Amino acid sequence: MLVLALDLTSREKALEIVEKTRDFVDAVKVNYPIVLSCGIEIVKELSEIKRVIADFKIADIPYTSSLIAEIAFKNGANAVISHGFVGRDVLEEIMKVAENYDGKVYVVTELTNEGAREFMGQFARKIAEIAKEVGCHGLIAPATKPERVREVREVAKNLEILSPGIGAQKGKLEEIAKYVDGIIVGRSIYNADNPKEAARKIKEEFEKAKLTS
Ligand code: NUP
Repeated sequence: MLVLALDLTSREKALEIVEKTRDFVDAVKVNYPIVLSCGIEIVKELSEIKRVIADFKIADIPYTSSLIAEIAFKNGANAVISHGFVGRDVLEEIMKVAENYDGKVYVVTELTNEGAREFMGQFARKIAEIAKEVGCHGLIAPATKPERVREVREVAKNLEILSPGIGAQKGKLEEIAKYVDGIIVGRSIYNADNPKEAARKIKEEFEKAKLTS
């Protein structure tokens, strides 16, 4: 599964990239840059073309977190991404909202950046365990840290794992492909001279790496 991270701030450019890559992209991930620039309506608009994952990295008290999730699902998102370090009560509250919409909840175990080792890395395993206990659908695990992806896969055998960090952040497909169900790729696709070809190639390489690793 290839998820396109659409971190663009222009609605026209975003729709153009989705149109060009749609044959190879399974879902589109929106984050704050596009929603703060284009408004929440962009979620609805994109959801008419592809499944949308709302990467709001929810990290607030349970009540506020549930409001954020509700807004995302009400506007057509099929899934939301929550931080896991906020704890079980937040994930439980978001799950209640997701169930009303038949939506999915993905939980960040540790971010892809180096600095995340300082705090999040120490709890990534525990976060995966809690996400599983609460019944969340999946995890977001860092392609830049293959050892962590392997670890959370061991903990959460049946959860879907999506992995960002391939390409621009220097994560390598062949190191994580066998542990994950999908990859999240942004800049290597939307900044490419030929985004359609870039998406096709990344998807093909992922599928090949899954078979051979
Ligand atoms: O740990 C994470 N790292 C990460 O890059 C969790 C994320 N959700 N992301 C997101 O994935 C990031 O916010 C961006 O939207 C996308 C990666 O984009 P790129 O590095 O492929 O351009």
